[in-house]
Amino acid sequence: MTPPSNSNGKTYNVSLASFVITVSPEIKLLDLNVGDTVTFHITVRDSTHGFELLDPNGGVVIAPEIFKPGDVVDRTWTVQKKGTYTYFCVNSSCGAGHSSMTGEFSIQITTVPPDSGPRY
Ligand SMILES: [Cu+2]
Repeated sequence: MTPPSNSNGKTYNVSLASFVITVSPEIKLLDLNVGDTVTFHITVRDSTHGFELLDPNGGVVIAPEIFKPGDVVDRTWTVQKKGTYTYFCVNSSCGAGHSSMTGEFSIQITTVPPDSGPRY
């Protein structure tokens, strides 16, 4: 089935753990559109981890912040461009596996004007 193309207000669970960042459910290419409001529900598991999200041009989407173990925080952002977003831990002393605490997801904007057909 085709996912809804104009969904709004999506929430994803983001787990910061030693030493992996997990986004659930996985953000797939067609899941988000420009203008969508996205909430990252961030849970910090077992150590002092941090988080930052960058847009496809390296612009800051979620500002770098370091959390305490057990913190549960929501960070909401609005989709402004297509491309590949990257996220990572910003506490370089969180442990030996710090460098693996990174990941990315891509968004392919498919917004089509109401009066026209598919663009591809
Ligand atoms: Cu780290």
